[in-house]
Amino acid sequence: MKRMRSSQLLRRAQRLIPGGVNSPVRAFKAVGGKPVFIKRAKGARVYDVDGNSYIDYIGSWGPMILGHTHPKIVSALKKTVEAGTSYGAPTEAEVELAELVLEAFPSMEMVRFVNSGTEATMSAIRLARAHTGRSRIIKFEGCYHGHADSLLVKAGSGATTFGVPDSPGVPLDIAKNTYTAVYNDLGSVREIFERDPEGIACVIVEGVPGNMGVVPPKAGFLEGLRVLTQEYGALLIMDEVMSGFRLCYGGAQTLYNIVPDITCLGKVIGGGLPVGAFGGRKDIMEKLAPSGPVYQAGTLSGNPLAMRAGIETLRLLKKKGTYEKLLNTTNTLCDGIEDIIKRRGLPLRIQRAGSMFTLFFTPEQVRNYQDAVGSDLEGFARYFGRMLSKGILLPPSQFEACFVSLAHTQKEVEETLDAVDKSLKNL
Ligand code: KE4
Repeated sequence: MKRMRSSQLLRRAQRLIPGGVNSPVRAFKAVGGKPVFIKRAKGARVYDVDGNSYIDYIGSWGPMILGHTHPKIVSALKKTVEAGTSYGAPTEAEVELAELVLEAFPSMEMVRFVNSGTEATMSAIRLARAHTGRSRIIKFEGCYHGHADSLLVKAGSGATTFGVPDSPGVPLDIAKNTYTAVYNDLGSVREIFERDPEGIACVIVEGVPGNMGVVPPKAGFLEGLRVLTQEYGALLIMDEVMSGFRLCYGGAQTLYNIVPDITCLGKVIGGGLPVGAFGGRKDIMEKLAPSGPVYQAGTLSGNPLAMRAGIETLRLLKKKGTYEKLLNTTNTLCDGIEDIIKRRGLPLRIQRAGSMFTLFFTPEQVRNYQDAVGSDLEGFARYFGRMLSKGILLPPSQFEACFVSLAHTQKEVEETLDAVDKSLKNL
């Protein structure tokens, strides 16, 4: 595959934009080689600037659940843009999308729209701290909630000690308010609460983690978090930025029957335009300005285009049979890959949740971040490169999720399985 134009564009971009990209994972650092620059997309495929076509499993990291350029989304946006792009004033579309979101997430009595998942989780944590009057938070190793300072923190010498920055520029004074527990290990959470019974404002957890690869919650884990947070007077924040509408019409909380205090959303609810949202119990949300003292704001929050794309996306997802189709495609693909792994006797493992999945380069079950980092990252990088050359665009990191869309058909599944089989041969 020729990729001259992508290489030229990368050189030009690197002189102007750090790493030549506007989000680090796009730089292909974890898999080597150079990123492809995309020119256009349609359905289940993207086309790079050299004219190469790829079956797309990045799906803009989750939003493109309908597939790219869905005709209803395109026509709705064309119509909306003719009425203007942003007013900085309330609009009906924000009310419409709020109604759809609250209907899909009964645990949310009120919602506030923002422009990214990072803004959603950052604001949710501020709200939890204000509501409880406490400063410290618990997150999980391997879970990613965006790049707010409080969340770029890793475990100190031990999970129950204060956090340390996971990036330069995050002050120790901020990091020390974040504890990091072990995902799927309730004991590691209880230990922290027992050490700090009155100081924890919230526990934040991904609905189903996709940021260490897909790692489903063990039976009882999420329920246990709900019990522990209630026992110690902390809020439970479920970050469904990725899992929202990916597993069912709702979130992991719908599937696992959990009622969090605050939920964060993003990606799918903007249909590919910049969006985020956080919402929850009325008594908590009403503390937000202007109804309450907790400040949070945004120039483009509730942007008319993003709202319209979100409304039309959710309306289409509500249609009968949608999730059966999406999950059937995902399971056919994953079952096919499992057959290849078995037939070839390969030390690999697929983990899936709804319409997202990860092929881990380890034969062991991946229950937490330490398991995930035990994967053969070089093997994954070689696999990634072979798949790319066969016209399959995977997320360029072992610690990400592949996303299936409603535009992926049996044809794409067969083409993908053929590429997987050939790419895993003599890897
Ligand atoms: P954004 O700020 O990127 O919109 O959302 C942050 C975020 C919050 N919570 C969860 C569960 C997320 O998965 C994300 C962002 N996901 C990554 C994919 N691993 C976005 C890709 C990127 O960083 O470019």
